[in-house]
Amino acid sequence: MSNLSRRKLITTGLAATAGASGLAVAANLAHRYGLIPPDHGGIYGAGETLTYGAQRLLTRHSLAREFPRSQISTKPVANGETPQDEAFKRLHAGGFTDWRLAIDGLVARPASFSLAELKSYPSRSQITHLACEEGWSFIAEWIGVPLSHVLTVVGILPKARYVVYSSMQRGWWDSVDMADALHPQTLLTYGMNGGELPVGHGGPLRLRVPRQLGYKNVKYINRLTVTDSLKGFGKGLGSASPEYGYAWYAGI
Ligand SMILES: Nc1nc2c(c(=O)[nH]1)N[C@H]1C(S)=C(S)[C@@H](COP(=O)(O)O)O[C@H]1N2
Ligand SMILES: [Mo]
Repeated sequence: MSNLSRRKLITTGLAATAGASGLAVAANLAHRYGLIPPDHGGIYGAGETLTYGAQRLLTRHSLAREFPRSQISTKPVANGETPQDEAFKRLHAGGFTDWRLAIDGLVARPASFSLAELKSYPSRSQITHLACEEGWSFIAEWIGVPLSHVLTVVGILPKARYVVYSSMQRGWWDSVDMADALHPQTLLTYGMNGGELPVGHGGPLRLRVPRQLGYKNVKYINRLTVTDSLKGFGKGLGSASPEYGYAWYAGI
């Protein structure tokens, strides 16, 4: 499909979704409000833009469902391997006291934070569902500091559009737009079910974005980069996942 006809398809869908009339209006809206995801040219093409654009228009401020304590899963699944490299093992053996979260990019005050510093900020706890794209899921209590709080501490610059988060585990990095980055349920999570976040579930720190599928909830993160463009990261698709055929936007 040519770029032109794909763009037409996208904007037609958005016009229907937004209830706006006419392609020109929809095209303007899509660009002005940033409704085109970084992987729009990927294998899902127009469908990706429709999902992302529609969600952003309709559910920008919606909250993920929170559950009562009685619904917490007794046997949460810790998926995949923990990092096997020496650097991670050393940090783990030292109780992560030497671990730091670095924040750079479009921020007024680039900084790095120890776990103790992150824990000194106002914490939030939520009982939400983590759903893997493969079909299994569990409910857990997640404890952490809202990403929005830490972004306020470092001071995001007006041009900021995305927050890229990278893992100590090779191959895992992802990004969210500012709507998800500043969302009240998006947490830098260091606790789970009343205790420390187990290493199997991403300790010492994982990003919890409960309105998106499990794979967006990257474990072992140690770097955040605030940016206005995702072009310079990996293959420019906003995440490692679209490089393997998974959508950048995995809203649920
Ligand atoms: N660093 C890292 N993050 C990751 C993964 C992983 O293997 N490594 N798996 C992802 C996938 S596919 C899912 S479904 C969830 C699983 O979270 P859990 O291990 O807490 O069940 O973590 C996501 N984050
Ligand atoms: Mo997953």
